[in-house]
Amino acid sequence: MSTDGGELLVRTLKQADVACAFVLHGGHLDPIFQASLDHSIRLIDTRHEAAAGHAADAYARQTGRVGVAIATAGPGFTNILTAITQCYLDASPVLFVVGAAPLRDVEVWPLQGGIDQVAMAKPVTKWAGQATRTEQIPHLVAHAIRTAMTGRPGPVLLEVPIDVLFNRHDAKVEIPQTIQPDTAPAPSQHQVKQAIERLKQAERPIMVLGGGCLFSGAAEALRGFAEASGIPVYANNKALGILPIDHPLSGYSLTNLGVLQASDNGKPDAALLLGARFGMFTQGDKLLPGDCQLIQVDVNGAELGRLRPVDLPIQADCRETLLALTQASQDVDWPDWRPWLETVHQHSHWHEAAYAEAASRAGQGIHPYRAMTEILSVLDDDTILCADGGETSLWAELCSQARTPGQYTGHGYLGCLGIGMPFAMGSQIAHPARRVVCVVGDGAVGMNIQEFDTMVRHELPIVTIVLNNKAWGMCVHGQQAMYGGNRLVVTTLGEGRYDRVAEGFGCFWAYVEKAGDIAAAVTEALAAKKPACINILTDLDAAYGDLSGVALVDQEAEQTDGATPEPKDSETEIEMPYYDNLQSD
Ligand SMILES: Cc1ncc(C[n+]2csc(CCOP(=O)(O)OP(=O)(O)O)c2C)c(N)n1
Repeated sequence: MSTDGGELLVRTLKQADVACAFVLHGGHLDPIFQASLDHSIRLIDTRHEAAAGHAADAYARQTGRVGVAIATAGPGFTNILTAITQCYLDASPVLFVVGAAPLRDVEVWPLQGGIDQVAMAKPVTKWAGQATRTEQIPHLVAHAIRTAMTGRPGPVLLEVPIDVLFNRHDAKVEIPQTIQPDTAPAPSQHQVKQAIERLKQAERPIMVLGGGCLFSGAAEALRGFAEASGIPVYANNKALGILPIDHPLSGYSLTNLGVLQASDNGKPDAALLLGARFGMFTQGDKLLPGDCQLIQVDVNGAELGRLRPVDLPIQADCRETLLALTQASQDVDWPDWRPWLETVHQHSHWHEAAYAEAASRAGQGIHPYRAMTEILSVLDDDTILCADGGETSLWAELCSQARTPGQYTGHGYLGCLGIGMPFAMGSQIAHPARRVVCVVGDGAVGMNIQEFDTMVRHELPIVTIVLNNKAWGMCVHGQQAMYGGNRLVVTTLGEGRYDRVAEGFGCFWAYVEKAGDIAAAVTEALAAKKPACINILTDLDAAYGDLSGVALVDQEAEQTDGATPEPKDSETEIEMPYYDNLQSD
């Protein structure tokens, strides 16, 4: 009996334990979809390929398994390239399968052809390749998944031209039985001993968790070592909840660590970095003091000491390292770090007091901090929170209370608006029994608003909450700070009844103008047990980081008086948003 390329591809996915794929149809791909019917691979068909890619990314983060996204030739591929890029920067293991025009027509400008997709994907994948013969497909799928899942995780791309996929192959093709190893690299005993010695000598040690802990499934091992040693734990936004926020050793976010360090109460003198890269989340090399002893654990050896020298580099899996550290801790007499832990805790709830006044003032809408606290007040401890938007995601992360790995998802290195709804979908597919809430800015929601349809068709009871300040808020605040209130350009939006758009797709909807109505609206939306959209009018004057409770500028006045603010730049230093200022030549 002969089989086509789709059957071979799907049988290999099954062998790799793949249960679902996020897809958008194209005729180039039909053999894959037909075989998925026969082999019970669940297909979640989205309304834009970027959404499929982001959902597969979230599914990988939530399950620790390879995510799979399938897009058609040409525009399907170019649409999904953003999601591929995000996976690359955030080290998320996703297999992207893309269609292509027939191999034989490569240079004749066929439909959806004429571009070198593999070359375009190469800089943002761990591996990108093309199947040129049908019988190669199982081997290539296995190779792609193994590459995505071993070492530093990351996206891989397999292009299957339509003629290769539809072709039928007569000879029996073997499906690889062992696709990836079931053990991860462990540290040497010597390194473990050294790490313990260095930590023991510290007066103010901390652990910093990153995505490496998420993908290695390190939660239990981390708790074991934290409790054995008594060392406080911080996490970047990918690793929040690996140690529950209410665990006695949790310092929670790197924002809290920053606040602690800005105080005069002591800075860490030793840090065990676990799968946490230096970069955006650590203010480059600046988050930790220069004299802080660094023990860095990463499965990718190239990461060790990349931005600043490391005292003890350990190339190993985070979970394996934590298990080894716990094992070796049994006979260790760890110092009593309780006073240091108290200092850590003193700086972990700063925002509740800091924003209390600002959040209660009457503005031209609800303060986003108040909105977030009202939303969280009615969510159960298990609810997954997926954030998206400029300042919206910052407010959401600040207020989040993650108790399990992946319970909070937010922006990664790409800072890509539009991920919230797809991340919520991937999370809901991964955890069907849990509730999923997406909090999204009114700018960001427009990027994937069509996914309300996907949520309805696939019965995903996600509650999407739009914090609607009628603007690209972060951009408005940036322009106000740099150029004054009369220089807003391309940063304002309209009234936007996003709730009514959702209604059009069949969702529950609510429109909220008063803070006191938020909790009831969220409760009702959750009770509706179907996709929902709540549109909350928030105050554009409430800028993230503005603790005064006073508007940054009087928008109305400055818009009309036409005064141009004094340039803030000195002769030598030029102000730039997001990054360190520019030193002029
Ligand atoms: C895909 C993409 N396009 C543009 C940007 C630039 N950007 C960063 S924040 C932001 C504003 C976001 O506005 P909104 O989603 O309404 O959230 P708010 O800041 O108002 O909370 C923009 C446009 C981006 N990061 N990603």
